[in-house]
Amino acid sequence: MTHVTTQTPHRRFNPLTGDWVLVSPHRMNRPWNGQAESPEIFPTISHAPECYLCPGNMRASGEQNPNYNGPYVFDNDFPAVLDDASSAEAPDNPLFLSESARGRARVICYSHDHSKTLPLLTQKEVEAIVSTWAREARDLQDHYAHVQIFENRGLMMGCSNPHPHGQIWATEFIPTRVKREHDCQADWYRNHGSVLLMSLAQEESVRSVRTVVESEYWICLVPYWAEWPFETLLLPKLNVKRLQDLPDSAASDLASILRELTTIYDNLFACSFPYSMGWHGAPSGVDDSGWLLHAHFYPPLLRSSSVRKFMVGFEMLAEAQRDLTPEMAAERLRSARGVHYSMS
Ligand code: H2U
Ligand code: ZN
Repeated sequence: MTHVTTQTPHRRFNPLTGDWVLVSPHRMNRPWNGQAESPEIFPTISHAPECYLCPGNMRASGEQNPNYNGPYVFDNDFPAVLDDASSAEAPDNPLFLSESARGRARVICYSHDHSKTLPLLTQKEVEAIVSTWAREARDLQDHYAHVQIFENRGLMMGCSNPHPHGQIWATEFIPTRVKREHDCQADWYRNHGSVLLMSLAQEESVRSVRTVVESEYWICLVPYWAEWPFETLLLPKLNVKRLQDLPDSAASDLASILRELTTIYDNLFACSFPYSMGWHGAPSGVDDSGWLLHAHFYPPLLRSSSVRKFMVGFEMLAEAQRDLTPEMAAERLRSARGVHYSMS
């Protein structure tokens, strides 16, 4: 039983984290009188005088951005991790453990143009973002165990500025969620002799019910175990462990699938679609045989540009839960494919 068509409550297992998710499809039509968010809107000007990321403008640190063109990366002026090697206090009680957390935080502006989110950039411009990600990942991974590349898009996700940008946090430690994915992929490799996410990409490509878009080198799908309503997982079809290891052809194909996916997201509710997305590549200093590079997209929206999913109550205290099945979500996303709604 694969629970693809069932309307009764069931749980699904996430082999990448070891978590379960409760799926309650029969609950889809319940009424909503709760909070409505303001829909995300696109900025319309190419250069904003008050924007701290626009070319030539002053940042909060007092430093001036150069007149850059294309992606621009700089060290975060308010970094969450620092490179100084001060060590943590020695534990005097196992109840209060801590350890040092050395690292480096950077900000990546996707474009000089304040108004151009990912789906509105050209193929060449997105290729430049992909190669910047790969270069940063390679350079930083020489010094740190894990390089977390991510983007918070939209006010709803806590993004501080509409200028298209992402962040890069490189850490000497392997963060909790990445370590869990590492352990699960390593266990799978030991137990099945295959790369978990490569097997998934192959199987999902054949089944196609959860596929959102697929290209020569990539497949984007709503995972069988997705927690967020329109969560997706972007997988290469090659056995590539890190962004910096992508062959040129797969990197340019990635730019094109990213444009397609982010256009689908914007089209779904005709808004600048908020999400947190990020890349997971194999950390350094571990046996990476079971690893596959991948990106997660976690969008908060549920029903419209103004109604979001809240991860509260049962989710906070017990287990993630969803109403819309991943198969229905994939179908909705597939039907939003095509030209960006703002241009049609
Ligand atoms: P978010 O909008 O995704 O939070 O990212 C903005 C980042 O930019 C944030 O981490 C940094 C913030 O610390 N920043 C600077 O480095 N310089 C500035 O002048 C303002 C914001
Ligand atoms: Zn700007």
